[in-house]
Amino acid sequence: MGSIDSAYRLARERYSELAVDVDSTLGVLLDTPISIHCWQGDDVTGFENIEKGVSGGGIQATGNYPGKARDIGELREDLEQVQRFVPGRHRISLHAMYGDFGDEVVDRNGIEFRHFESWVEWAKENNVGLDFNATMFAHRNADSGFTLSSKDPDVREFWVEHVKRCRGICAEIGKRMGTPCVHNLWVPDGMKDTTVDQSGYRELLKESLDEIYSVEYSPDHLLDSVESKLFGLGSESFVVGSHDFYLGYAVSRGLMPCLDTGHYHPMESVADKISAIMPFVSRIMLHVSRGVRWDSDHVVVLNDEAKDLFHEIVRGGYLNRVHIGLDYFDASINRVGAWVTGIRATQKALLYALLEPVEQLKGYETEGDYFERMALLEELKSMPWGAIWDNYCDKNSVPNGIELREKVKEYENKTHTTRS
Ligand code: RNT
Ligand code: ZN
Repeated sequence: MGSIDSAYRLARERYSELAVDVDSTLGVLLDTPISIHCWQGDDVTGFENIEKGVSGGGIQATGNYPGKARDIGELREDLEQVQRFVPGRHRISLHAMYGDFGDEVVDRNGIEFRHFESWVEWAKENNVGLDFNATMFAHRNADSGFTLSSKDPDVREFWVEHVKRCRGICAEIGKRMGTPCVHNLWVPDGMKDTTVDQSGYRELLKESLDEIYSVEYSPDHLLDSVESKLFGLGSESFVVGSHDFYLGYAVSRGLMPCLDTGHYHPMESVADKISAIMPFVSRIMLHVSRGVRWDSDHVVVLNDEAKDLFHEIVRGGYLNRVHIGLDYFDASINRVGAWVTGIRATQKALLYALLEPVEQLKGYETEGDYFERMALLEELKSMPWGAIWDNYCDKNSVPNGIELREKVKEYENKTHTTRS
């Protein structure tokens, strides 16, 4: 018996003393797909043949580590490798700018399903699901800082058309894939300095959204989410699509709010929002990310915020109503390594939460035995969950944490160093 296996057996025994059934926990983990953002692989660049505008809304990948995917083939190659480094079957979250455009010049208001057909084929071959995002930045029509809430009716119309097409494409993807495709919408709209007509911009955003979502699709094919933000570089003072705005919009229109964990005040707990929102919506979308000071998109690591978030999802029994997506981009380190570290950290946070004896803890709480609650919560922190994770990786034929670093390097030497 290898050391991983024997450590697992002992760990499993320790957890069974707490009446935690490790096997069923691992079953849940395996059945929980993570929506992996495609944009970590090429620093949010995409494959369009159109002139790029400024990125806007504070999304900018920093760093120039070699090995960035330069075309659709390289991005897919890297995504396939990512799959081999993470346990379970997952989903890939595309952005509209990642269409298979070849040499065709296609503006955002001209994209069609055919530009994404090869992604559907690729996803089927690779046994992954697909999700989708409209691309509302890095375009001349976003350079003013406003898209759906622009005061220029032509600009608004352009973006309304883009999102409408995205939703149509998304629904077709969902139909072909046999699982609903989540369409997430984030717009960079906002202003650097004190804005006088905040209400005007918000009214316009609401109007544009109503126009967009007036087109109905089957929930078997398409699920819609709307993503808020607190501020971005260049939109420090005012963001049209704030949390309050989109929460109200999502609840009133039956859409999913998308909570990006990097989009709140640093002292605000996103975990705490889960149970406050769930009674009013049927599902939510997450962009798991890591905010560091003014940046909302650092690679996810297993920190307290990530653990708290998944504790709340599991304790509330919300797991099957939460779409777990990722959103970070780091161009200063090996990009496959960045991807894989964040995905695995997210899975670890979920595993850690699933290994909690929730009913026992709730019992102490209900009885008012707060010392027992605190003491058990403390004890759980040093339980041997790492041995369970290692074994889980082993069983699913992916490298454990120690092997992973070497394997990422190997892939980098074989593939990335040939890209100049
Ligand atoms: C930006 C939002 C948005 C983007 C991606 C690329 O702050 O988080 O989700 O990061 O769509
Ligand atoms: Zn996001």
